[in-house]
Amino acid sequence: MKRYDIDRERRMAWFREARFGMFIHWGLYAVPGGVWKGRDIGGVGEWIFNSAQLTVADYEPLQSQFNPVQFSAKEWVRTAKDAGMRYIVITSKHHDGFCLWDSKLTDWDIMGTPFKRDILKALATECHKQKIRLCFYHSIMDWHHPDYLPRRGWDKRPTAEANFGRYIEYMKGQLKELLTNYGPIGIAWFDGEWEGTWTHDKGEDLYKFVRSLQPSIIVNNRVDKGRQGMKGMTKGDFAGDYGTPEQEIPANGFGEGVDWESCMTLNDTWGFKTKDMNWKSAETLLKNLIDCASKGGNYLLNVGPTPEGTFPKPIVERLEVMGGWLKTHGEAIYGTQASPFPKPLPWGRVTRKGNKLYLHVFDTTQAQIILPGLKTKLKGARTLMGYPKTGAFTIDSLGNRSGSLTLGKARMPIPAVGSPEGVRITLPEALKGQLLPVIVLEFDGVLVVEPRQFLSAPIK
Ligand code: FHN
Repeated sequence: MKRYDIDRERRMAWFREARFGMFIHWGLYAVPGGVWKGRDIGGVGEWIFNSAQLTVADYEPLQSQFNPVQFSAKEWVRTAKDAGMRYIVITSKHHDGFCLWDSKLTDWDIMGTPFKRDILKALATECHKQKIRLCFYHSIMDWHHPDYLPRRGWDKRPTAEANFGRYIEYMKGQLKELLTNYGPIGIAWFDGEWEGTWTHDKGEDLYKFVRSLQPSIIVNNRVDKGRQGMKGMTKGDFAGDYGTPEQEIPANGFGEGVDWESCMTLNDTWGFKTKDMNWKSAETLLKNLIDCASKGGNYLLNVGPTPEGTFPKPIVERLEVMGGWLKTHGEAIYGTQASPFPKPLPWGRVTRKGNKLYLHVFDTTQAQIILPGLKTKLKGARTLMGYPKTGAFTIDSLGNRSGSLTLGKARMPIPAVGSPEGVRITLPEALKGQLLPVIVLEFDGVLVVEPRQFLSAPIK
């Protein structure tokens, strides 16, 4: 995957700057919301076709029930932007084959629903207006299309006439629509490449095809066959511009020039499920974002909208907390590079920008934290947030603060000294209980870290 090309460096620049994106899994599967004929169907919501072993005839009636009258592209994009997200990846077509845009190549699309409005067109317009990059998820696997093979075991549609080559022409035709009619697209986010009918040659060919339509587009590694399961990174010479860990964050980064993006659910499903309330806390989500950035990767956080076209309230609440934190601490995330330390540190994570280090303190109960092996002369240390001026506050499990605490503009200088072990930083009382405070260290010259045995520290 890693042939160094100047063109790739240019194409990846915005992605490396962005660090934080919104994943949107939306489609007909939102209608049953994980329940089929009164029966709770296990697994992720967007797989109900498969998990409930439905036939095409069982599933097709959902098209006439999909009418998201509360859908507002403006509000969706606004919510992503206010959360501090810089790009949106939406499922143009998931494994059920249903298309969220007006495709001239099938009736199995949004124009065949009572809603009859092109969702992707509305999002493209709003993303352009609000300067958020729009990206398209597109499934190679298609449980609906008669030419896609293999069939599901219980799908008794005859295969004699099925022609996989014709399916690929159909998919290319649709990608031509998506990459011609919706303006510049940031990423072609492929998925469903794991079945035997999809091959390395087809992957290489599709990569070239997509880049021929939009030369500046970024294509994830699921266009080809090199991905190592949920770990998501590609081993060997396969097409794709970056790795895609899923529901996990790598223990360590992969070094400079190796791009990756960890995609994750906010609860336990990608597509909407009425009963899945297992929401991660805002603090956990922020720690995941910081963890990814500290290892040189991006965080793609998923939203599964309702069939009415809204974001569930617990999601909006958590995104607001993340946006609030990024308003103060964004410089410690956007455009930063991976920590210079070979492993995560016990008290938190580190990101870097030029001769600055950003210390993300996960555990504020410590009196002191240490940066082992750091030899470069320190110019100064201060917090990113302002002095707490008046009032006090408490944080609940959501990361919501009650009570009022006004922060001054001036940033707090922090006592930090060089020592044989490295740089020692004394944590001021005022940081105790703060939501993931950040300390900025500025150095005189190039950062030099002496390699030392680092105890890797899992996220608490
Ligand atoms: O099967 C899909 C799943 O539905 C979801 O889209 C995730 C998101 O990355 N990808 C596949 C599972 O690996």
